[in-house]
Amino acid sequence: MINHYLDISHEVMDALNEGRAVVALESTIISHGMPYPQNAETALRVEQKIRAGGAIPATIAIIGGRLKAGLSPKEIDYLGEKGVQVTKVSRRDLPVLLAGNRDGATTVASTMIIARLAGIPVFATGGIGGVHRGAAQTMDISADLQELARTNVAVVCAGAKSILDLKLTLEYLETHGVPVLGYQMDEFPAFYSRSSGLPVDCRMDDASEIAKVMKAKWGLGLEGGLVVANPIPEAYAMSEDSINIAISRAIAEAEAKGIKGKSLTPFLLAKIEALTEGKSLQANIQLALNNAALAAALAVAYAGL
Ligand code: PSU
Ligand code: MN
Repeated sequence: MINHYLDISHEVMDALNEGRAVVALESTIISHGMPYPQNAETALRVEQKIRAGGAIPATIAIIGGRLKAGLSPKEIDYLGEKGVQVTKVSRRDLPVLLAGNRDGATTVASTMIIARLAGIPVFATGGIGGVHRGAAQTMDISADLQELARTNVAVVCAGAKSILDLKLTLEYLETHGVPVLGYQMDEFPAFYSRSSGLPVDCRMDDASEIAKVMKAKWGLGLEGGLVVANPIPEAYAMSEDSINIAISRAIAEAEAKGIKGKSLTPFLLAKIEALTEGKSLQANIQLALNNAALAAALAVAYAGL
């Protein structure tokens, strides 16, 4: 019996029942990560990319207090158009949203929870949350990391933005036993750029190798997720200098304005996009598509084991 609060679309349900590949997708990237209409358009292109890779997309969100695995194009457009008016939902927010019959855009953490409830082991996103710079004082550590420590879903991402302290983010993942696998890459990618100077735990050159690691982890009874770090395609990578200048300015402005808590990440993302005159948006779209393709291949490989 599927969870009482969860609605799985027919298409996703059929695929799961038949043991076919499904890829979960988040919705904070839609409502809070990009402007309208590019957000809704990108979400639909990501879904197409997953289909082209032989898997079924299951975009995840909360609508009217129901957990949804598999959205219609109309629902995706609704989340895109409402944008930041849709509440950003992490683990702690789920109960309040359900009790109040509200709409919510799910982060990596809450998407993992819902994917797990639905029985979807592979999830594609843009970038994960992590340990913020200055966390020694602020204690701002994304709930995404805790979720990776406890919930059995593999998350395909382009690493994490250097709005975060990437070194501490990797330390945290190590402490909590989360494998960080680099796809055809020895370094942890920094979202807009392919390298961060920090090594991944292990490089994996094809999706079937990664699927075997997932199987071994969960087969051993080790709870928690995996990070599959997939660098942005070379052609769309941004120069580290230009992006670092934008990041430093965005962080300084957030500090000056006293922006904290769950508003910080969306503020920094929007600021960087404005400062790079939309170049970062193009990079963001391309890496999301690239992650969707790898996640589809991974879901197909895992379903075939
Ligand atoms: N990083 C990005 N793009 C995003 C996010 C993070 O490069 O869209 C979103 C994801 O939904 C992620 C969330 O789960 O922000 C993390 O927010 P916080 O740092 O408040 O935990
Ligand atoms: Mn935070």
